[in-house]
Amino acid sequence: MGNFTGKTILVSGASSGIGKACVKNFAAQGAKLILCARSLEKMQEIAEKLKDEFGTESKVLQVDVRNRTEVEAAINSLPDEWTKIDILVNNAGGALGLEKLHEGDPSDWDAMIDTNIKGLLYLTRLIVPMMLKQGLKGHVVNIGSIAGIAAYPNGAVYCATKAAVRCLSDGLRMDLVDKPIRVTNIQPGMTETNFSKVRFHGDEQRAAAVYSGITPLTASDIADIVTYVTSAPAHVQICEVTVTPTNQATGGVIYKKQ
Ligand code: 8X3
Repeated sequence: MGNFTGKTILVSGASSGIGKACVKNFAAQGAKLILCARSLEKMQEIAEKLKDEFGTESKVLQVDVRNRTEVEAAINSLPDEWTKIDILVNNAGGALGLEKLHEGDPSDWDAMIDTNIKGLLYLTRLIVPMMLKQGLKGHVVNIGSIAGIAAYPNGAVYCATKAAVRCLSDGLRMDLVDKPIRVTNIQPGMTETNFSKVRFHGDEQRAAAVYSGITPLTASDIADIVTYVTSAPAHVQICEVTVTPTNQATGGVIYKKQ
């Protein structure tokens, strides 16, 4: 019996990084999982592993959260026994590009705004009403970023999308204040996943340089926090968690050993 036995948890961006680590933690503690991501193959592989390791029941939804029609179709296709979603982890997201706003690539902006903001909205809009209808003690966990607290140079659009995640989390918490649903915004600093590789469009050297000289957070550090906030007693709402590597103070203040 784990902390999450009998619970159904949907994680977006479940095929890698923080999402994948969350799925593993929840599975180890007895949850049923709905994995949501673009890569069917990666999710199927994860689902099989979880079944072997923990006997986890999971459902895989191949979805690009940027596409509202796809998101609606996927959630509406869930069989009844999968619609009692206790926890939604809005993790899908990322950064694309690190350059001055006036030199940035508008297609990078579209992808970040559509995934980090609109994808989170689409899933939340569908799943919170399902929680309410079924009288669940639900929980929405958004993966924000310290980038949402203050902008840093060359990151304006990414930072703006994560500031939006902070405001959406705060607003949703207010809108649900008379309901048994908790809302948490987790704001990690430097976390070594494929985040920088994606940000630099596949440039592995540039990505590796981001984490040199510092011990960054790992996906599993963040997943442990997600597990912690979601397993607090139902009357305890952890609104926000800001977490950085010990040698990072803000998005822009970082100490690196030479
Ligand atoms: C990722 C954290 O500090 O690289 O969202 O912007 S940071």
